[in-house]
Amino acid sequence: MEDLGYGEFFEGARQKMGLGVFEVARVVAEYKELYRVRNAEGEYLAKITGKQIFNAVSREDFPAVGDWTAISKINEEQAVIEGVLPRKSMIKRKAAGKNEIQIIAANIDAALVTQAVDGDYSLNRFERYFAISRDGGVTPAVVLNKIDLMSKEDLDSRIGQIKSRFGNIDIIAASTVTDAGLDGLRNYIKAGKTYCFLGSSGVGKSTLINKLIGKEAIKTGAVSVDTDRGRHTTTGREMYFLPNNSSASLTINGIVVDNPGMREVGMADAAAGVDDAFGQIAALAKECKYADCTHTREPGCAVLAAVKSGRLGAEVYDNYVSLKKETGYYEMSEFEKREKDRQFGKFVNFAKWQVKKYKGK
Ligand SMILES: Nc1nc2c(ncn2[C@@H]2O[C@H](COP(=O)(O)OP(=O)(O)OP(=O)(O)O)[C@@H](O)[C@H]2O)c(=O)[nH]1
Ligand SMILES: [Mg+2]
Ligand SMILES: [Zn+2]
Repeated sequence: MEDLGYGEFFEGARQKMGLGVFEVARVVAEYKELYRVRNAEGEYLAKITGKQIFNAVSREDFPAVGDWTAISKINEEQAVIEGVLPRKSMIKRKAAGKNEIQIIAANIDAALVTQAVDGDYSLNRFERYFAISRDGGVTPAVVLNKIDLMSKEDLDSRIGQIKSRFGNIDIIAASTVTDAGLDGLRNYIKAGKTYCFLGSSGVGKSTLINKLIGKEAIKTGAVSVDTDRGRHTTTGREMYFLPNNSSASLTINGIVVDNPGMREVGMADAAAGVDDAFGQIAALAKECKYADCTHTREPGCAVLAAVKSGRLGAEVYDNYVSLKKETGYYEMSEFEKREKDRQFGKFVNFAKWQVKKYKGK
């Protein structure tokens, strides 16, 4: 259980809360109203009790990835979450467009704030992620990814800028293409500790985790045009256990949390192409095979076909997917989606307005 991050802090709380009769398990993934929990014995799909739902005052009263819970097993595959143990730390954000708190992960030892050196890199974004990490009691570190796309001199100057702005922060420069920095990242991650990757969509969080695990555990953003499927952008939060290849006694060599990257709107770089995206895609969508096509992986999707043929720019498409993700669209029920589709038009107008405002400055 220490492998999984359990310790005195949680055990003390469990006894105090009178949950000693139950087993404990850690939340490793979160689905709609369902959780996957894991302990030394195995993994279970778990539900929370009606009483907990009834008593919940805010989102923070529900389990989140990384939480330690008291469970009672129903069978070898299912369990009920009887209570959530107090959190040592927590990373949360305000959900875009909603007046609601979203817990990204709980009981995190360090945040790996990731940016790719190409594209819309910004020091201010680091600052925002550092803020949400420190607010929740989590130490941030910097991961600069995709350094294969940058010269050594430019990289050194980036690192210099980060140091002069943020002082004594750990910086790991990595590339999943050349494998540069991956040993450094592995060494940074310690057994029994939990790390959460944070960063915009497409910076390579899932690809880095695959490298750490040593296999393709997560589908990543690379568009596989041959099979006509869309981007495998991460849509859920999930915890991954790094295998220990050395002879140490622990079998797990640290834990990492992957989560869907957000694309901030309101910044000129991020919102470029919003104007285009919605109109072009709405026109193409009329030819999709399915009326409720999300244009991410469905067969017969006219939008994906247009990306493949080059008729629709890959950037325009990426922007569209990012914006939909930002609104939480892919995690919604059908009813919520229909409702959101109506609101989405409004959201896009708002984004356009922000771009105009920004450009006007
Ligand atoms: N050149 C280069 N490309 C990379 C590197 N790491 C990842 N990529 C590519 O970047 C794209 C996005 O990678 P993902 O790992 O899916 O990004 P992510 O941060 O998980 O994105 P979301 O799941 O949408 O939040 C993929 O096409 C990767 O192949 C790298 O070090 N160098
Ligand atoms: Mg991902
Ligand atoms: Zn489609």
